[in-house]
This record gives sequence, C-alpha cells and structure tokens, in this order.
Amino acid sequence: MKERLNEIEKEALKEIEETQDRKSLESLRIRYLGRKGLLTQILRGLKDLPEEERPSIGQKANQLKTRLSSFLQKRLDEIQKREEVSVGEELFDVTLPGKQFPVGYKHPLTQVEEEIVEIFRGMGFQVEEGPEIETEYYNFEALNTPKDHPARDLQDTFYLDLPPDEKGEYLLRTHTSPVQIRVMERQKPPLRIIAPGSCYRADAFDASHSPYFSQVEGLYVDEGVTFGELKGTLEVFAQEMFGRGVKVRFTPHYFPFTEPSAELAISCVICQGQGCRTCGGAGWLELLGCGMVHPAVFEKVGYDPEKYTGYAFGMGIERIAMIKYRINDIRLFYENDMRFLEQF
Ligand code: 2NL
Repeated sequence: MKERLNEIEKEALKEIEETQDRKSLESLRIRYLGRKGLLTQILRGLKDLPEEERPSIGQKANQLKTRLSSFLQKRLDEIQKREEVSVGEELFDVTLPGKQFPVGYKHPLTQVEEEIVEIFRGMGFQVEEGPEIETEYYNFEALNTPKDHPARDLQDTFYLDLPPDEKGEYLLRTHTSPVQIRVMERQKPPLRIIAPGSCYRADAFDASHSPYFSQVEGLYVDEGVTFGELKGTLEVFAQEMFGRGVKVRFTPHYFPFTEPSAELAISCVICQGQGCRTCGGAGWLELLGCGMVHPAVFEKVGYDPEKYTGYAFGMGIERIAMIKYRINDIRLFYENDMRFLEQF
C-alpha cells in the first residue's frame, strides 16, 4: 500500500505540473481528491487493512492529500497569473472569431417606397404628406364618392369614435387621395405631387389583403394635360422600377374620381409574358390604377374644369414590393421575422 501511495504521488505531481489550463486541472483534482477519487478511496479503505498498518498508511495518505491540494492550488495560481499576463501584454489569440455588431437597416416597404418616390421626384413630382385620421369629406365626398356610392361599401372603412366636425365623421384614410385634395384646396395649378403613406381598410387579413397597407398616389394638374402624358410617365416609372425590357398595357377600368380610368399592367417579370403561375398564365401583372381627374373633383376644390385637366394614379407599395422581390404573402411584411427582413 505504501508503494501504491508513492506511485500515486509521483504520477499526480507529474500530471499537475504538465497541466496548462484550468479545466484539465479541475479534472485532475476530481480524479485524485474528488468524492470517488483515488486517494479518497484509499482513505475509506483503511478500515479493511491489518490493524498494525493502519496508522502509518493513514498518516501517509493524509499527508499526500494535503500535499496534492496545495500543489493543485499552486498550479492554478500559476495558470491564472499566466492568463493575466497574456492579456496585459496583448498576446491574445488572433484566430478567435470577431464579435458581430448587427447594424440597423430600413424595412423593405420603406426601401420600396423611397425607390418609388425617387423615380417620381426625378420626373418633377413633389412629395406631400397629410393626416392618417381623415374626415368622410376628404376621404370620399371630395373624391366624387357620395354616401350611396357602391365604392363605399366595397372598401369597408374603420370609423373613429369621435364627435364629427363640419366636414364629417372621422375615419382612418382608405387611400392617400385626401392628401392631394388638401394640396389642391390651398394651391393653384400647375401642380405635380406624389403622396406616399399608410392606409387602412377593414379588410380580410390573408395572403393578398391587409387591414394596414401603404400607398403612393400621384397627381398632375395643368392646362392641357393629356392621357398620353399619363401613359408616358407611368411607362417610364414601370421600366425604372422593373427593368428597361418591361412592357406596359393599359386597360379600361372604373374609379369614381377619374374619367376615363385605366389599369396598368406590366409584362410578367417571371415569364416575360409567356404565361406562368405568378401571372396566372396571362403574361401580365396588374400594377396600379390611374385616369384623368374627374371634373367633379376639380369642382370640389375650386378648380375650373373647363380650364384645367389632370391625371392621377395610385399604387399599393406592398404589391410593387411583392412583384419586385417575388413575395407571395403580404403578411410577411408585418410579422417582423428577422429571417425575412434580413434578406433586404
Ligand atoms: C388604385 C387606384 C387611383 C387615384 C387613385 C386620385 C386622386 C385624386 C383625384 C383623382 Cl385627388 N384620382 N387618385 C386615381 C386613380 C386610381 O388608385 O388601385 N390604387 C391602389
């Protein structure tokens, strides 16, 4: 048994000496002095030894225990000291990966809105903004959409629980057209403006509808503005946005605030007009609505419809972004899932 203790001592001291880090030092401590460690087992087994051997072996084992403890502590101090010195002298590990500091960036809808705005600013349009809480007058009446008009049932509106003022009840605007009405009320033609912003409709929330969405509307009023100018301006917009090769198609449509009205479609960005799943086989993607400002709208803002003509258009920013980035579910924009947002 004496021999065994000598062996353990020799081996332990050698191993402790050779250890270079705290973790392996701790496993050594457990191996020799832990609850099931080699020395602990020997001390526990003393009672099974012949009586005459017990005192000397017991003493030797206890001495070894103390010796190993202080040796372990000494080695730990050395290792700790060396770590401090390394940092102090900047002998750090250059292969360690650097810390990543995430930087912020704009939401994809903000990016697309800014892109749209920049294209129209380049064509001389000025940016205008207005309130998201509107009155029935600015949101509907001034836009030739009276109370009994079917368009008003079609777009279910969020009404606010506020006392009405002289221009009607309060609501969340369903489009940014009221911004343009307000500008026309205070400014004479010529006028070339775009109105980007948030809109609200009590719609279903599914892959293609959201009760919250955003829009860019445009308006150009002067003497002698023609439908041809509308077509040219929107064709340039579509090609700036989706590429020079894009074709545009105008088809007749209906809006209460424009006459005539049209819908603009572009050749499918996926199949270039061949017909695919995205365009439903048609080869065309509907992009936005537009038309010549209805004379009744000019009357409301005090413009002489005999003197002035104008065109207007409106587009959903989500729709433009979905086509541009091939996104098939509008809800992705509002879920704040970083795995989606980080891709833009
Ligand atoms: C669409 C269609 C459109 C307008 C918006 C407008 C504004 C004024 C006068 C006349 Cl102040 N028109 N805006 C005109 C035609 C279409 O939007 O589908 N938007 C997503």
